[in-house]
Amino acid sequence: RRLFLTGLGATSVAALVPGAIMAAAIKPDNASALIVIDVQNCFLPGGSLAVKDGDQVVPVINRIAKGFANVVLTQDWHTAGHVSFATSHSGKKPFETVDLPYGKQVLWPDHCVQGTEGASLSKDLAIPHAGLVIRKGFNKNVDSYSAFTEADGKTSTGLAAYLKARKVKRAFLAGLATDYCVAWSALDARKAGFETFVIEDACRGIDLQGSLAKAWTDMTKAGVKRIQSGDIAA
Ligand code: VGL
Ligand code: ZN
Repeated sequence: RRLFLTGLGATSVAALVPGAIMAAAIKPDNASALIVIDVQNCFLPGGSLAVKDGDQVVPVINRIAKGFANVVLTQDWHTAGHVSFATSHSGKKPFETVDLPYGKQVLWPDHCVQGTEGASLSKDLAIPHAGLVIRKGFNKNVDSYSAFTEADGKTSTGLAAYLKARKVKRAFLAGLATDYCVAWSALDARKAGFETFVIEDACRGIDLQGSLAKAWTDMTKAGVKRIQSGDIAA
């Protein structure tokens, strides 16, 4: 039996093995864009808001990025004293929340302050062909987890218009953190009409009080497709 299968590709095996479900590989085309969210020193081990195993996304992202003609990188880019920092609210500690005019805001340790080493993209990111770096969260009184729309729900970063101008129809998301900036960006990509994929093993989450499971539930409900880097054709 083993000899019999030798030389057959995955598709043939799927045809022969009852119950085996193998998704066809997804091939990025000129209408596909990879959006790499916030792979910045603050979110990597040793950073002020380190995401567990955050550095492990870097080689995965470098590998898949080679297959994309369109790549966008994002940077969380806060003003000093930003409203999302716990240090900006007396008596508040990181990971507590506060009610702001646009809704509930999680308070974070100071991170990704404009022009600092912590705000720099990882030096191990190797995507020289990235066409755009978009910065977000620079409005002192409004956070922006999403690469598309600030937390007020209406101020655009311009990313959707950029992608549409470049005839992009499919958005593939990777980076940090799955349950905050990646999830909010994926939900907004859907709202803007893009077919949207989150590449799970190219992301890591923060997972505050069930936030990671909730993010996947919300994304799935919105029609975001959950894929693995191995599902993307080389
Ligand atoms: C992020 C918390 C605060 C993220 C940014 O990149 O997911 N999370 N700022
Ligand atoms: Zn931030």
